[in-house]
Amino acid sequence: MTKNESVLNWIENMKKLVNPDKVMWIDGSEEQLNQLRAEACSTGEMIKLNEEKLPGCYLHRTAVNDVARVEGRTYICSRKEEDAGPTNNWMEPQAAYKMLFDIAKDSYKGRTMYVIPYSMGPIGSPFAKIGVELTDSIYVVMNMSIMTRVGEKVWEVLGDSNDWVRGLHCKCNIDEEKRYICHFPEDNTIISVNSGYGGNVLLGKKCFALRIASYQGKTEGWMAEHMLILGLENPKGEVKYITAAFPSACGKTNLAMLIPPEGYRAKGYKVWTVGDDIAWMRIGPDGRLWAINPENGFFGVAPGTNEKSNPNALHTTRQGTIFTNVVHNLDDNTVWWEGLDKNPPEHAENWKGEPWNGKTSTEKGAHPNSRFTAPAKNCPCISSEFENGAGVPISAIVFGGRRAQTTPLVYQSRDWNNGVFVGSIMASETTAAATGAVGVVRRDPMAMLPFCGYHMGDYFKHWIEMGQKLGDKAPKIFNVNWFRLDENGNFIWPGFGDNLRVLEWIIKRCEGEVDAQETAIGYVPYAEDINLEGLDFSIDTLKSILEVNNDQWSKEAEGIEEFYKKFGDKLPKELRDQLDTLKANLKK
Ligand code: GTP
Ligand code: SPV
Ligand code: MN
Repeated sequence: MTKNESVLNWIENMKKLVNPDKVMWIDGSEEQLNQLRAEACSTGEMIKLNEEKLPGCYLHRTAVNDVARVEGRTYICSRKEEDAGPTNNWMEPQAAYKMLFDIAKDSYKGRTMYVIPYSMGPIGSPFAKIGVELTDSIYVVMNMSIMTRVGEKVWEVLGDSNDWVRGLHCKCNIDEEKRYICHFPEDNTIISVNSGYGGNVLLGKKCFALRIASYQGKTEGWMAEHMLILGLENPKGEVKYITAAFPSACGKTNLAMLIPPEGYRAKGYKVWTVGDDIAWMRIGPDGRLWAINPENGFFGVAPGTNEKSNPNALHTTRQGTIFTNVVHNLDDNTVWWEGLDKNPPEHAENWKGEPWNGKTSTEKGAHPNSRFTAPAKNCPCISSEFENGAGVPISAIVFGGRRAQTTPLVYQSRDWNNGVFVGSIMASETTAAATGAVGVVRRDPMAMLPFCGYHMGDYFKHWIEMGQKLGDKAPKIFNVNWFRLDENGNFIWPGFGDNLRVLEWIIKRCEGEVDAQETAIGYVPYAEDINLEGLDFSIDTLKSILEVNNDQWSKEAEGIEEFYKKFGDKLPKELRDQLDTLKANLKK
């Protein structure tokens, strides 16, 4: 426990508000966690899975109306509305506190308040930041214990400092109409009510490590990004690090854990996972950009994860993992999801807990946004630098999204500012990771649309300024698109492990080892420079997905023009100039 007065006072105030029966301080011990696991199993909140096949694993089902992030009910409560900007919902802080406190009042009655001290980033790392989450959910305690570094050590490092993020989570009645995820960046505070779903309630993740941290990064001169971090090792044993920002459910976990195609493996290429969702990046003493993964586990999309697409992720989930909203196989008390294998269980329950037969049912068994929460240490390809508090030096930043057309397989920006432009115009088809329509193209700058804790125009400016500070040590910036479709709606590029072929080109560009062709949007590979060895894929098909179609891009430019209008005079002049250059290039 702690003697920190700012902590004790705040907990005391929250206790008076929510009125729990008991308070339990989470100390990070296995003993305490086991006690909570047993309790959760006795109430049905968790189901213990087959100890032989899935040791230490549990199944949890959320409420049927509570299966994804709720962007429409997520608020940035800065004092001035302008500081939240045009892409965030805003509420005046005092009004928000009042509304939330009315909802939270007495909501822990008959329940236990769990106090979770956690560190985002290796404890004691100069990058790391501390948070305290109060919750009335054992599921949250168990997930936070996997996703973050929890326990007594955190209090020691915090000492009597007031620099920590307050998080209050109240399940209440899981009432959709009263569900709010509110952030108070100026108060280092997050309040989440009426949800039990991951991204809404594991407050260290999107709420702190992106929304609050992006604001802190802007103020303190660093960056919090929705990015994976991977190390690519070449046959000489040299490792180059890449970060990549893709919107939710667009392939970060898969790329971070990529297994190289056979030919590459034989030569000695390896991919090491540092992170799969969030990167905190600072300029290091050597002037380069260094990144850590603030998380300690993976909250990954289950459907589609299999022995072929992502064996590393699958192996990571074989022990100590919590599965949420997947199929429960009643024959052997294991789990299943669409795309795991071609053998769905017949005697099973779907994600809602209803009887389900995988052979005859026409309905999906697992929710499309069903997830696994797995410890990073389980991952067969976890990087040796994962616990390194100094982070890893970044050679390339990659943006990407789900685009059926228009965006080529890969291109490189002309320079940093052009790269910021490339990130700012990212667009992607929406997925099941958030509630709302799926498959609609929307602009999602840097994959941060739902996660930027302040005005997106100021965020763009922060990116431009980071580039000025980095100068010629700045990482090179690229854009990829694994999701081009043919006329029958099939993915053209094989993706997954074969994405390494594109990463290889990216690293070669960073090292100045390969030429490229200049197009209206930036540098595109010569098809001959992407290695297709061992792949049944013709160079003409490759050319077709590398093509930059100026008519399509002219339409794109109109869409960007329209999108940029939102930001008014907060749009950095550098980006306005970039758009003018794009338009001029397209007319050439
Ligand atoms: P969040 O955890 O929501 O941030 O998602 P993520 O970006 O980590 O996405 P993830 O890697 O879990 O992939 C989401 C979906 O995209 C899964 O259904 C994958 O099978 C699919 N996917 C990932 N990589 C590729 C690829 O290279 N090609 C194709 N066609 N699909 C892919
Ligand atoms: C995402 O939606 O980008 C996720 C899952 O990584 S959640 O934690 O729900 O945000
Ligand atoms: Mn994510």
